[in-house]
Amino acid sequence: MSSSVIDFLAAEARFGAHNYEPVGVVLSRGEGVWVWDTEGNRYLDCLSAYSAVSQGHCHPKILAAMVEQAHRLTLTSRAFHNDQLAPFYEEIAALTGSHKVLPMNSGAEAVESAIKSVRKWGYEVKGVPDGKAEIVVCANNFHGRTLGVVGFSTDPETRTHFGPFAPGFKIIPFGDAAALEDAIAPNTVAFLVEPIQGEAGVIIPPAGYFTKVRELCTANNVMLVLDEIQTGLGRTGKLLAEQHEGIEADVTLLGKALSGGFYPVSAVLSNNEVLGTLRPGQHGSTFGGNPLACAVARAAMRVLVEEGMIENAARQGARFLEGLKDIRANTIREVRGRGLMLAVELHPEAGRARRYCEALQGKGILAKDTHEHTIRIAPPLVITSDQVEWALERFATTLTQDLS
Ligand code: IF1
Repeated sequence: MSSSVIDFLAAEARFGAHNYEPVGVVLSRGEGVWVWDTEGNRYLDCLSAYSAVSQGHCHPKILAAMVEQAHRLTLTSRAFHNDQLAPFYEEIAALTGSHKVLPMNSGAEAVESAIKSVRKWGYEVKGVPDGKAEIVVCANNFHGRTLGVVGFSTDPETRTHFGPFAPGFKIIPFGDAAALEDAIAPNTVAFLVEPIQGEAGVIIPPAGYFTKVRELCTANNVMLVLDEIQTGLGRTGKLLAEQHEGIEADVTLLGKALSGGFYPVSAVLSNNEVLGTLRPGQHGSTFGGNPLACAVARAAMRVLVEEGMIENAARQGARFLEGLKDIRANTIREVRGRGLMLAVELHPEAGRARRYCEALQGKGILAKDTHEHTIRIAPPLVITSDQVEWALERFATTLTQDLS
């Protein structure tokens, strides 16, 4: 590591809250699937800022929209209308087939907003007694870092010493429709779930799970809230991961790639009366729905569709998965994935996944470990066939090493 890199790390360590443990690379430039560090080394980005940079780094059309809008108008607050909000609503509704849209900023804010909305719907439409609304969630969920959200996390690291937490959540195993059936009670207003659990290690539920979940929610007048903040907008090879089972959520949460990584933009989408229960003054955000965010999101959605990124994610993801499965290495326990949301789970004896990520870094690939033994792979959706083959060669040589 050069002295300048050490200076960056030292300054971060001196002033920053130590809530991350990043890989020792300092990035200064990005273009498409590539990022460069301060020394000029190039890496294939196999994390895409946790799937936010799906359209590729610094996509020229999103950049142009952002710069153009930044020259005109950036923030009005929702006290006034702005001329980007209506077209943003129209375009996101047309893309996703939703009826109502609530614009927010971070993913966690979208989750919080959905929780508030389904509770309000529960009291005002379903007729749940005030203060009694229950929301069912899954073990090993990841929905963000706010107090409300970490309160129903099952990961000790994310919740320990942050309490007391809000009541009203019931936790069931992921992928188990019978457990949902048992958990639903008269005061249940919603089931909040990720289509594929990301942080848990790219956990794909059994086929038919979401069909059954949809049936149970409909039968019991429970709102199905799908957190597609990571899986949505093409990541899994379809616009929304729900399409893999041909179901429709009542409430869908988007974030991350909604801006192509330029800016925090999230949204709550609903297909029914849930968002309709919010009246003026009951919810909001200074930055939510601002003209810069809307202009960026409009461009981010447009290039996703116009440049065929969703189809590319399906095609390249299938090849990437097949290529990873073909690697014959004692280190590998399981390879999982859908579209370009992939993971390699190592045998515990193979050593920590972080060691393999460091070895990949030396070969020009940035990937991220999760939960000790899993390497997460999520490149931008613009990755080409040649780049997938280039990456697979490096994964093969790295995973056949013993780094325990
Ligand atoms: C961090 C993981 C990814 C999410 C889902 C809501 C949010 C996220 C399904 C909140 C955020 C992130 C945040 C990031 C780590 C990360 C992550 F490793 F934890 F699982 F992506 F894989 N719902 N996911 O995945 O969105 O408020 O962050 O905009 O460092 O905490 P946010």
